[in-house]
Amino acid sequence: MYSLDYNCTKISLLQGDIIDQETEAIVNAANSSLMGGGGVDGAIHRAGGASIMLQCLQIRKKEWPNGLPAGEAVITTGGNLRARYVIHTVGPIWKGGSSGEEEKLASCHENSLRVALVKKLKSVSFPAISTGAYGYPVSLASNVALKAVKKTLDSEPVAKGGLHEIRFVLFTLGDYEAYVTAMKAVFH
Ligand code: AR6
Repeated sequence: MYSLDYNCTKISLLQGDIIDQETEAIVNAANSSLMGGGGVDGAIHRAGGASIMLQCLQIRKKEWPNGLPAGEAVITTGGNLRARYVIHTVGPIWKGGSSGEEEKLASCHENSLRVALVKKLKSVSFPAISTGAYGYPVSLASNVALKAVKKTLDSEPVAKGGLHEIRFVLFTLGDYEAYVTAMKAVFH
């Protein structure tokens, strides 16, 4: 576990499973369909149960009939999870870095935090969005993710004191170490 405080918010990094987190929300690295998949997405739907999918279907029907674009975020119940809510966001697919991947990955984090702030949530856990099936190199993605967190905490007055904890839950030791390196680079 590695953590620091920034503008009244604790930012913490830990190696573990996002399913186990007791933060008010956990973020899902979904795909545009919002209909589930592998990786974090599959694990969240399996553990959270059918109520998450029901709300995803409603969101598709009412708000995003053509699918949720990369960089956007929406919120559903957490169903049977410890977290009360799941924030679903769609990361960019890595195509070499010159197809707007960085902007989209930053938007995922900024929009997920905005959704959490609108709901007045105090704590949220992120996985390493886009770094699995979508192929974004973790050494780059970790920097983008933490810069987006810093930007949100710098720019949104509501973020000051609004969010008590932003947590990154990394599945492997290598991913955890990449995030620690990025945290030191972005915040010190
Ligand atoms: N807890 C924390 N991290 C996890 C967990 C877990 N339970 N399971 C996997 N990871 P990925 P993406 C890590 O592929 O790259 C899905 O099929 C994993 O090791 O879940 O954004 C969706 O439906 C990796 O570091 O998400 C989409 O189609 C990170 O989470 C597509 O994959 C992200 O890996 C999205 O791809």
